[in-house]
Amino acid sequence: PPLIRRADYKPFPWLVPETRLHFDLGIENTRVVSTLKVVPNPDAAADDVIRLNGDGLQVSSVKLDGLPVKNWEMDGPDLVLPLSAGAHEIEIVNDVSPEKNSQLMGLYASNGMLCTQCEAEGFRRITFFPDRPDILSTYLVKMEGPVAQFPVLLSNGNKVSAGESAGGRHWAEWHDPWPKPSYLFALVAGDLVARTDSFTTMSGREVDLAVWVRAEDLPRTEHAMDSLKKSMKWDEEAFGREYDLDVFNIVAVSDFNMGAMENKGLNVFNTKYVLADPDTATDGDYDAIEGVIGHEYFHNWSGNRVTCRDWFQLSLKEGFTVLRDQLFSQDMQGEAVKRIEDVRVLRAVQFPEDSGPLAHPIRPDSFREISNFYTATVYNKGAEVLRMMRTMAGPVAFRQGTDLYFERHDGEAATCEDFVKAMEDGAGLDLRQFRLWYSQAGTPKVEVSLTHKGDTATLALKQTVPPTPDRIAKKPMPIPLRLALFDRDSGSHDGEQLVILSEAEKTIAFEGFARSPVLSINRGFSAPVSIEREVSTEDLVFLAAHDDDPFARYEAMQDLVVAHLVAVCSDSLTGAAQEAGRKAIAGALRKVLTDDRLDDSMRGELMMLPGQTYLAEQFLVADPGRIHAEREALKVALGVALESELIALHERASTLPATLDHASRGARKVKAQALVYLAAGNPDVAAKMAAAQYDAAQTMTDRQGALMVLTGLPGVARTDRLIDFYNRYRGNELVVDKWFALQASSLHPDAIEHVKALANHPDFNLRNPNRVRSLYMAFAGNPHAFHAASGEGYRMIADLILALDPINPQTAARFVPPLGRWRRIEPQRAALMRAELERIAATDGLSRDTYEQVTRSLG
Ligand code: B3K
Ligand code: ZN
Repeated sequence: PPLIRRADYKPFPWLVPETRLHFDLGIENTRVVSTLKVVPNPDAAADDVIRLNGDGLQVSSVKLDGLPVKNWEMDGPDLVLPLSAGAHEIEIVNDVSPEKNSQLMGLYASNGMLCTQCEAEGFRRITFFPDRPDILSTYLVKMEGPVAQFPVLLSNGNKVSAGESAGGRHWAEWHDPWPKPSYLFALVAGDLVARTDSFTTMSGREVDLAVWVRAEDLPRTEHAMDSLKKSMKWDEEAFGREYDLDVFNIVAVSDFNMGAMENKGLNVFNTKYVLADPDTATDGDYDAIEGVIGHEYFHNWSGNRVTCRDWFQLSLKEGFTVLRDQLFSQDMQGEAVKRIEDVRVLRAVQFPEDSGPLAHPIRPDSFREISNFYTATVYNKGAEVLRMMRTMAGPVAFRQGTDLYFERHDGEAATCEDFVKAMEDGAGLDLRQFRLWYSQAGTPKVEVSLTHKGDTATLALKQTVPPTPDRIAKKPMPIPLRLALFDRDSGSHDGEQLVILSEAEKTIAFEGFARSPVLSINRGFSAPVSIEREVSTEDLVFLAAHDDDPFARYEAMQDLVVAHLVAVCSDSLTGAAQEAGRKAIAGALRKVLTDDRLDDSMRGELMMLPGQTYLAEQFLVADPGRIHAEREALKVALGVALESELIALHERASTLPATLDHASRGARKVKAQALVYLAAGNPDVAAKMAAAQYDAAQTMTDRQGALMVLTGLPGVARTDRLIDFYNRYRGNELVVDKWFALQASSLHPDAIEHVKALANHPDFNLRNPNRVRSLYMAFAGNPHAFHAASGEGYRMIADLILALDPINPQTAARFVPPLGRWRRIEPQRAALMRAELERIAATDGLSRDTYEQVTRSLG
């Protein structure tokens, strides 16, 4: 497969101002008639042919300006048609088989309904078209099919007409007045019911809202609808963005490669991000639904009204929209906790990507398969880069920048450079050097030291941007660091400062400190960097107890544990020093458990130990077995040392009612955390408490939290509750997914055997991405099972990739990165991981997706 380069962008020689589509719908066969108005592109070099992309399509007939023509030819999957200068109308007829479409790209069948997924290059699996995001067209779509099978017919925009036809058939016609690229096209046909509502926009227009699901799922759509209305309101207030059609439809489907898709006026969602009630969805699920509904809705402006010129600009819409959904969720759920959660995801997923073989800048320079670039780097680091602009400009000026961006580029396919320029002009920032964040990959490292002499504290900062496979030599980038210097006696500071580290090294003197202050730096995680500093345990304990920036307080707890575990795993601590380290951590954690000024939601964050992948990141070459063992040993020590406090916390939290309010949710979070430590420190007591919590549970959060602990503990309670859980929720796909995931991610010593057995469970199904992920993504993230010294875990993931690749390459390729970490893993495991990658690479007929990820990972 060829390498496609950003530098090679050329505008397309033709424009397609109007697209008309006719679908004769059927599960086995759907006939597509496409009529395109094309005109020469005044901004491109003229061409005497038009190349229409296809992917696996067979042509039935082609007409040009109303007359059948035969002078077209196929060039690989594409159709190439000679075309004289001037305006033309092209009509193409072809057939597709939704039922056979297991890739879930293009038009496919899911539970008897038909739906589409076109981003990035799925439209070409439906019909021939210049399938690139800079070709904007209005769409008129007519769908026709049997009423009984497809009572509901939806597409983008507004419904313009509908009617019955002979033989129990009917049709509907939809028109989308907003020119859009083909990746935003969508069609849905099926037996669906809707929760409906309406929203009045800021200019007073009424919009009909609907969330479409299967009839049995209707009771679980209330939260999705609430989230949609909140999103619409918030985007008006926070970004001045108003909705622009008369209807907004959301459809939930069970078979979906990603979370959801922002098709104009017709968002298609994975059921996981729509359906919720307290009995079947956790508090985390509720938040995720709100966040994803917001995200897709916000795309209506950041992505749809202003789209991307080419796929290298993906972060233009995704990084921006992630920032928007994060700010939305911060406003809905509370800023402090949301920020901590977002940073935890960044560190667990994006940092490893940035330090491994798949590292790429947020605006990549080349790809073979664009689906492989829907990454945490493009999305989450992309959001961090914009967040830094916001930190430097302040929220008011940042908003002026985004206003100018929308105003300048409405209706256009824009570039990241367009965004930066609008931000410079609108917010009054100078971003010349800052643009490096778009072109340089790798997580910058900032070395920090604070010295004190007389009444002056001197801060020395030094940045390095590490080499990545695409580039060795890097330039320093502007790094905005929010910091504060605490007086250790009063426990307070004189105000926060924003320091921008633009050069490789910089020192700053702070006067008026008779005693050496305690430094709190990168507060709020103001820059997506890793901070390295010599800091005493005493200072970290101080910050963990006193920092008024909630993120920094969390960070101090994390640093305390990270420093300790890194030292233990490097064998650099004496027994006594190790004991002292544990004591310090236990002391800090005790304060967290008992500080009654903390709310439980924040307490739950402060209780969380740094994750295995983030810990592994601290080592040039990590021993996952050792890290896991030491992390568990620390849990045991903390569970033993704090048993009575943990039990008391669990008891107190158990008295709160099972509602969805903030306090009850916080209580459920600390209950789950308390059980995790108790399970390590006193498994018998924990098993009893967890079984009781499970039996009394009124919410999925409580039930799942209890079952997670039980699943990791051998014993009868485990088996009984696992069987109960399955029987209670069998038939509910999303909850059965949880049942698979709990077992695959469990601490149980036999987790590998459990996963093998589950792969043969009648409910396991390689064709359903949610089910595949619930078993195997959970497994790939389970350190002791995936990294089993025998290499069995690696073999299982490689076997999965090979089995899944012919069915669903996009999802298969997502399992390559865990194996791709081999260079950063100790030599014996590294050799086993590499061998599995080589076995995959040696297989004939790999998809472009898997081929690209495996070859990059072998490097
Ligand atoms: N834009 C879609 C991503 C679809 C990618 C398909 N390979 C979802 C989102 O980011 O909102
Ligand atoms: Zn998105």
